Amino acid sequence: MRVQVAIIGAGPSGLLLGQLLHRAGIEAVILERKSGEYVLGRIRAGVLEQGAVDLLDEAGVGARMHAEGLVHGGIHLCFDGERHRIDLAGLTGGKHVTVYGQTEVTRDLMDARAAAGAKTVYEAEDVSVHGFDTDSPVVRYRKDGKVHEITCDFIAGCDGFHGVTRESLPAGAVRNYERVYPFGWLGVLADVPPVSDELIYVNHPRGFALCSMRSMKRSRYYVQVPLDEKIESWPDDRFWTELKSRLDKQAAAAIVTGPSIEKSIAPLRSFVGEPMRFGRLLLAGDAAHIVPPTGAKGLNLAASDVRYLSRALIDHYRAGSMKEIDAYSGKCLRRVWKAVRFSWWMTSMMHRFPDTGEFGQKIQETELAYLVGSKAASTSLAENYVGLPFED
Ligand code: FAS
Ligand code: PHB
Repeated sequence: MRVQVAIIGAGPSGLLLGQLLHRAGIEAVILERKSGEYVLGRIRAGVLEQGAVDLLDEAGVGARMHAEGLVHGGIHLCFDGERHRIDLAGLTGGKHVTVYGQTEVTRDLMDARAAAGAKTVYEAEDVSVHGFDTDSPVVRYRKDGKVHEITCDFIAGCDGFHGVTRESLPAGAVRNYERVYPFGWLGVLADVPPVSDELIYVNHPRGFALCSMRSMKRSRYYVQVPLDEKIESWPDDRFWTELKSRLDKQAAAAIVTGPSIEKSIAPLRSFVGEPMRFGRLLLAGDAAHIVPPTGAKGLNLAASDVRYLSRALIDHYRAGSMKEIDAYSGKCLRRVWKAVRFSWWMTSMMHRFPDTGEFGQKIQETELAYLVGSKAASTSLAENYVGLPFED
């Protein structure tokens, strides 16, 4: 089989890239090691920057997002039992975020790809990538016991943090930057109305908590837990009691609890692998970088990379140029590092670290007091949270 672009991974990065390339008349195949149902079953991100919303519109998959997504103009920070609203729209000249779950984004992209008749191979086993330092790279995979080979012009590594593409690079080709945090997030999804119509980020002596949502009937809550926590130790009652203990009095009294429909513990890390391009192999999304979810940047960075990558590939096929392909990694990384910084800063400010000490605790409390008391500081948070501008 021969295609112009072979995409590894059918998460948001791979599916969004495939959709944008298809609309530009560029033929791509997507290879995904899991089933479509498995991919949809992963509960992850919930907040879209305007840039991601615009890109989904450009991909022709924005209808349900606009019909069902919740447009938010602010978030709340809660500490010392008090809630403080950060007026995102007022501080950024009217910019908003849209609450629309990654599961729904993925479903919309899957439906669009199926409707277009574009090829996705699910449950593709033993995917391997070859010759990306030549003009005609090759991808191999096994399906139903048979080995298949795809020749292509480019390989897009959209296979996430545990994927095969970054692992296939020659030793020493990637510079890795990483910070692993000494805690995780225990997340619960429940069909109960959210406690607030905007997100609440909590810094409490017992640890961080986040009140989010997927709709006005489905809530998403998180509490910070030690890294060695086991999900089996967290029956629903224990989760709700712990969450309430971290909320302000009004929220604790108002929260509606109910049976969890999904419950999982996610580790937190910051990771960036540089560069993001190796000859004819280009990495996008979690395959190249990971951020702690505190800043709601993971999915949005994936969209940011795909925005640059789709434009570079379309430019190549339309103008016969490699200029944008050559510029891809630098453009992505300049925006990636700003989101990595913001996510690290939000995580450092909102979580309790075992080794903070009394001085560190006072600095964290002062950082929060300064943030909510200074228009300049709040504006800095707001402009990062709604999404920084793109380079063109
Ligand atoms: P993904 O990991 O989503 O997709 C990669 C795909 O490649 C997967 O479907 C995988 O099965 C496939 N794949 C892997 N190896 C392969 C191989 N060898 N062959 C073929 N296919 C292969 N972000 C937020 O903004 N907010 C959150 O709350 C949040 N929570 C998260 C919780 C968890 C547990 C994780 C892991 C991430 C979370 N994220 C969150 C970040 C997340 O949303 C990612 O940013 C987003 O999924 C990135 O999308 P992709 O780059 O497509 O990577
Ligand atoms: C979510 O709704 O899953 C969510 C929202 C904001 C975050 C992280 C996760 O910062």
